[in-house]
Amino acid sequence: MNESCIFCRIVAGSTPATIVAHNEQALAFRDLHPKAPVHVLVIPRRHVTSLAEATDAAELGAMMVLAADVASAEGLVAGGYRVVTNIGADGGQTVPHLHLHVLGGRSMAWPPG
Ligand code: DGP
Repeated sequence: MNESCIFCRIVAGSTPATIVAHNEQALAFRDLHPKAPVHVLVIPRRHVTSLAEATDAAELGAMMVLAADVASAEGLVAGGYRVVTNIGADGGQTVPHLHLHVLGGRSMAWPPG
């Protein structure tokens, strides 16, 4: 728990969020500023700054499984969807707590900007 981290505060329940799914190691909640009809963030319960600092394969696996569970529950499997994580300044990361973006409900462009 990092008191100054907004996503840690969501895990702790002290900052509200629309939680859509969870498992032992990860939590999924709706993005405050959605970039697609479905935009859910999947985070580890522990504070990990980004993928660059991640070392726990089980934790990363739990996040990926939860992302797929969310996509399925949100009805995205037939149409397809995107899972992405931003790392550091050039990656466009604004919140320094590892998160997967699960985006769907519209066609995605490639490459991303
Ligand atoms: P990134 O730019 O990859 O670090 O994505 C951070 C995302 O987090 C961005 O899409 C907006 C979202 N976000 C930031 N603050 C909050 C918050 O307090 N609650 C929720 N639900 N989402 C947030």
